[in-house]
Amino acid sequence: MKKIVTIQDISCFGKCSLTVALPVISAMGIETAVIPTAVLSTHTGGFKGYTFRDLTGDIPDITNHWKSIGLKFNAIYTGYLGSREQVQIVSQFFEDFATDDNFIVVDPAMADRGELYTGFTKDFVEEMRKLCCKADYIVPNMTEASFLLGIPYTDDYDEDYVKNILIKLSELGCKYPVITSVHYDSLKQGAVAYDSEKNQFCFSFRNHIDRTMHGTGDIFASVFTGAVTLGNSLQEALDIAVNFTADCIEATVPYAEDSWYGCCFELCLGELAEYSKKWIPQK
Ligand code: PXL
Repeated sequence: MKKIVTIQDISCFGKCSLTVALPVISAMGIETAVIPTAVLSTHTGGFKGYTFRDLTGDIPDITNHWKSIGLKFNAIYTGYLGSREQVQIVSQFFEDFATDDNFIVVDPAMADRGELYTGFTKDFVEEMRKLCCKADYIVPNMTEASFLLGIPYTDDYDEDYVKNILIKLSELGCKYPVITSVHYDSLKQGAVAYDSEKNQFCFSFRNHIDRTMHGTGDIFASVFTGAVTLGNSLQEALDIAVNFTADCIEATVPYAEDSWYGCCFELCLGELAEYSKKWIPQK
């Protein structure tokens, strides 16, 4: 079986990071190893009084054990990371586990709608920029892309602006930058990617639903990583991730009031499992 290791926090309630990545990637028929970087009682996006237990100190021990038993992964995928030190340790994990045969996806989950998430600083952004340089794929939203490039955020942009941002992101050192949650108008929303080796852009859009839903970036990043792991091209992976994320958003609309803290992706996992079957290598 294909194997992905994902490194991010576990928010015990709230549907994001590992509580999204584990079920979503598993539903695609891919074995999912995890390194939990912190345990929070909830995510930080709207809950008050959440707990936060930092697990940074455990990561080197987990890594050393895994090295001693010779584990190998088809992909390494990182999400929300809690501190600069944690980013540095994850960077070391890349040195230990990246090979010519696997690839790295970094989701620089740290900001949205023009602002850094609670607890993040400019220093963290600098460290995250260095981690992005080591990735094959990065999947920031427009806010995160702007922070990574050190430019002001705007939500009034056009196709040329997005393409220029993608080129600048690739100049940081990442081969295939992807920008998520792109919308040029109020009708369509999707993602745009740049293959810097072929100098080609690709994009995928679906009808725009004018609601912000927590955790959609994690859903996108998980499905995208799974789709590339299963051998899909950049364009195919983009289509799969945009469509699955849009399906989850649409499925959430009837429940949106009760489910303000997360997306009802569970309702779409059966279908994801069904259509992933055709890419799963058969024995
Ligand atoms: O969805 C990204 C995310 C992951 N983990 C935690 C978060 C957030 C976004 O707010 O708070 C703990």
